[in-house]
Amino acid sequence: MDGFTPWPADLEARYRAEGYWGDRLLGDVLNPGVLRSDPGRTALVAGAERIGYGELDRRAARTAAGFLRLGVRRGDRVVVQLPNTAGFVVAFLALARIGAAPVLALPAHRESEIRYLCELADARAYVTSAADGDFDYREMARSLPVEHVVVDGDAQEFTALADLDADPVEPPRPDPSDVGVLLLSGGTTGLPKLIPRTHRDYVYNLEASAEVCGFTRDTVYLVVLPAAHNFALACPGLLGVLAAGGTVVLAPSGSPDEAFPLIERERVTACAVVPPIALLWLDAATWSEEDLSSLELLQVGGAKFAADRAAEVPGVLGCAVQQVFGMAEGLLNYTRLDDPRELAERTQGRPLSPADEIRVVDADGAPVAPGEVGELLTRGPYTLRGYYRAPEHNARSFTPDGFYRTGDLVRELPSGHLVVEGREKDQINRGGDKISAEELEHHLLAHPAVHDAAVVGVPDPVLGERTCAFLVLRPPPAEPPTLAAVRAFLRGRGVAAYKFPDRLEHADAFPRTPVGKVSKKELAARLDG
Ligand code: OOB
Repeated sequence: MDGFTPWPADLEARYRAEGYWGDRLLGDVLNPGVLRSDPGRTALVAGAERIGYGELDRRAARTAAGFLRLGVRRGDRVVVQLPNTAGFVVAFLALARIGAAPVLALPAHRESEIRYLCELADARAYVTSAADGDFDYREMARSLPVEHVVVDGDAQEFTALADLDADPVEPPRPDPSDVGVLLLSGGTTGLPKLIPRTHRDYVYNLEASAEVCGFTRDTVYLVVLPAAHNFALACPGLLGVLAAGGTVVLAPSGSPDEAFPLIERERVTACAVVPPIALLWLDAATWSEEDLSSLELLQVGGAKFAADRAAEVPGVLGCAVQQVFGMAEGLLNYTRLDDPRELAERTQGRPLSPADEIRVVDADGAPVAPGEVGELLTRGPYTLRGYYRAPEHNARSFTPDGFYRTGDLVRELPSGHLVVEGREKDQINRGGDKISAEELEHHLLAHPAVHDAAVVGVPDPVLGERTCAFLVLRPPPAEPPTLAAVRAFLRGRGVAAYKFPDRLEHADAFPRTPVGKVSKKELAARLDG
């Protein structure tokens, strides 16, 4: 695939020789042993539907043939924007089988993001659902630059996902080194970036994760984060569970009202959440009547989980807590199931793979003294070597020897565990949702009353951070736009709602650093108190 940076030959040879990379394809992750010996075993519970391994395999094969008949081919990109439904899993496996790479958008994305993704990826098709509340995805789809729109549900003039149903054919098999999926980066620039993940690196990612998390056929895993997010998809996520032969239960959200009854009914053993959901669960568990005793493991990641709250998990929820510090770009850090409590509570885990290489460096790129805080750089068998079709950005995001600059500030303990101490990148982490300050500033600058805009994170007890937009208005001072008006403006531009500012401040001018950049530190300091 063009726009994809492969690993250099010596590392490729090493990752293959040492067994990190095999020949398994993402379309074949369903546990082969279960498929053979126990095809009736439940793979997926989605709403009222219970789908066995054999049935899921059959549906994936028939849908794959349907995609081929539609004209989707190996090497094509297909933007997929589906909520936590069986359709997501079927579409993902079907596309993987024909070697077309799904571009995984979040259900919250709107026209500005989806149009950009279709253009950047030159997508052959867009797969979506009918509507969510009063938002109609089909209406948005009408103006997108794609050949085919496939709808999971009432398709109107488009193709229904259920109608992509044809007798299975033997499709041309993708190569394990092909790009199998394109994940969205949290973003630090004006435009979102795509992360190419190959079949072999992503299969390693999910299988090694399943092993570290002790997932087996007995695992019952609840998906509450968007299935399109790396954490819920492959860390070990729903794909890791299907590879282990367990059962995946899909929930529409992490709200205790929806998740707790499912935990009780399905005897859920494991779940991945972001810290704000973990906090909600800790509160709700004290008064809820549901039986949560089946829970064995709560994975918490996406943003830093406070040590004192992590310490409450075993007592309140009756399960172990595992911190996960990961990124769609690759590197995953997990606290291990047998780590002493101190490490499980106070650190964000250690690298998944013995082949993960870690450097903690100062502003000049030199290694810091052991235990000091510095920027985390990494490379390894499942960490990207370049964003998709982004040569200029790649020149800045990687060292000459291929280490990815994470923009995260960490401290490494003698045990290899990392403690996340902050961030260098111009991004807001709003309870695990990542917002590129530059992207939001770009949208704000389009407002007719705005002369300049700067977006900063404000500490928040639940979300970790909230988003504050500072605006300098154009002279003559127009009526300053209210927060509600700014949000409505962004909605009108088709920006996902999670990126809307929570707070608005006006300034006459922005403070500058000695090199003339807007000093976000100083702006943030204005908000204290
Ligand atoms: C996960 O992936 P992304 O791509 O949405 O965001 C990655 C960034 C990291 O670079 C870091 O800044 C932050 O999110 N982050 C954490 C964290 N986990 C992620 N910061 C502090 N503590 C943590 N535990 O967020 C992601 C991907 C796979 C598994 C888990 C999370």
